[in-house]
Amino acid sequence: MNVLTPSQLEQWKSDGYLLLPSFFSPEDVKEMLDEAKRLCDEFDIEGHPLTAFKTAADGEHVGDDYFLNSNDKIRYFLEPTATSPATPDTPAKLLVPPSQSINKIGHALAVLNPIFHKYTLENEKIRGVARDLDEQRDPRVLQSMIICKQPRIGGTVPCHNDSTFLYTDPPSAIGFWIALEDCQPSNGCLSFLPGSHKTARISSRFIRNPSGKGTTFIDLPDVKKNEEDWEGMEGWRESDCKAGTLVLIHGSVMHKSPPNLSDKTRFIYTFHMIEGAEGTKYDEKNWLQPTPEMPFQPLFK
Ligand SMILES: O=C(O)CCC(=O)C(=O)O
Repeated sequence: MNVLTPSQLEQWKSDGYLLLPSFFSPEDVKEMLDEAKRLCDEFDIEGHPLTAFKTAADGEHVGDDYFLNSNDKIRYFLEPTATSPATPDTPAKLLVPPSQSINKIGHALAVLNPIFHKYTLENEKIRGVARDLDEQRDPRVLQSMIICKQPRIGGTVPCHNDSTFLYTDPPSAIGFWIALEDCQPSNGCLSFLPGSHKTARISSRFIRNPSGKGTTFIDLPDVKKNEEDWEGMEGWRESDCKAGTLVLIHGSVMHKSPPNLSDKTRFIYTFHMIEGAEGTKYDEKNWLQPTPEMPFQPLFK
């Protein structure tokens, strides 16, 4: 099946990302959004370790066992500002209702949740896109998740590229990002630096800390560090999009999203693919690890 036109493929190659409006029908989007909201509503805070999804911008990257062992589970990660800080005398406590405290839910939705399974691993159009991109011979799906970007507290996603976080040698990650609601600058839509995938080297990677606790970044010994001030560069483009849009994200393209300061939610569903064919290596240093029971899932049948 040919899903992408030659001009879309050209744009993908030149920009390193591609918006495909109306990729999913309003009925498909409603089914995913209803399911995302149902998962939020059934979140039980009892016994939850209050793991927040923190990035370097929060001063520390998330990396407890609840996060590190989430490849084969459906787990809930909170907004850092949804809890009060713990003190020696008082444990951290939730400041908003549980369903509104969630930053993201992951990372095995594509496998364990029937609705998201249907729109990922069982979806002929998604398979068609992966075939048309022709970047990977044997795409493997990993890190499937809902990102909620909650009204008023949904945090910033700092400027990054995805192959730093889902590192393979050579880099091969591609993000599939699906808007379940309309996304604008006011509720935290994505922004891209078009063409940055051509110059940004993957010079560091996000790994499990060899000390055994948490996560860290390491430099890749043979890759010259990027010296560019990506954030300060001209040419960033805000990618407003309607619900139902599929956004394809090259693993090297620089992108980010601002906080959601509005009263509107910004639910999205996303998953990534890496090359599973021989010659590309995903190793045991990476923060997200497949298990024998749940390897990264092949997309092609
Ligand atoms: O949804 C967002 O705001 C950020 C998502 C993102 O950066 C990613 O999936 O790589």
